[in-house]
Amino acid sequence: MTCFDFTNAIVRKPSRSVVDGLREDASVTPDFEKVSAEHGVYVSTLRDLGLSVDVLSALEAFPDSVFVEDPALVFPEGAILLRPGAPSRLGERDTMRDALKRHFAQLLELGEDEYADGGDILVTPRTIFIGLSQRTTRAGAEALRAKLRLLGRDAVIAETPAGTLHFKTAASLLDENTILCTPAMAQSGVFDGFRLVLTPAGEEAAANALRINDTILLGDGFPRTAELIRAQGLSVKTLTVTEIAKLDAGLSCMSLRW
Ligand code: CIR
Repeated sequence: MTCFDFTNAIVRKPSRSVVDGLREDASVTPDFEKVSAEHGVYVSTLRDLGLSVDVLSALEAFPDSVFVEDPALVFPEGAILLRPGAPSRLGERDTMRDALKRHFAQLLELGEDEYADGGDILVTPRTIFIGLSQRTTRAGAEALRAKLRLLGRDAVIAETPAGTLHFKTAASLLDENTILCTPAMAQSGVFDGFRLVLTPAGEEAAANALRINDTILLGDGFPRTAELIRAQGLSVKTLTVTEIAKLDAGLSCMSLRW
């Protein structure tokens, strides 16, 4: 069992309100039908890769609720309900509780003023990286590290490069020893000891890849990154995430996996 051998996932359908989701560049607006189409292909890809997928219903009150990775963190042995750092997303944690209880006997929760987004948490075989960001506070990261200890897992607190929404916007795990990341992330030294594959100039957005079992899911439009990953002997499947990307999101954001 490694940290990319998965049998289950939770996803949530996008709501029509997804067009009002948070984004850095307010001049771009995603199209609901296109987001739905991208999401549909993502879900069927997870199923094709052998996962049993629990599809939660859309929540109009929460435009960003399709990004289920942020309000929770899951492992085969238990789940942690996080506390999303964006005010408009805070209520998403309560909407996840029932789904998590259905799947996990052990459910831990971050407390008041302990903010952490799942997008800032990178699970590797050596340790779990918790990136400080605009969404994940030092208090949240420390509280999360303590909860992870209760699950028998070690974590380190790291910095997210300036201007990057989430830690995993800029890094993902390719295999037990290899991380795909942006040059800015590599420069921080956080992944010293890992083999690194750097995103080529202009393909930084490819860094939010997602390994599911033996396949690396990668956004399309990143041919040089795809080539570099294939050169590691790994199998790549590309998915269109053009509309999702307008909401500063990528492949990992749309599921919880265990
Ligand atoms: C947000 O700003 O919260 C959403 N528009 C995007 C969330 C992306 N989630 C992730 O990277 N885990």
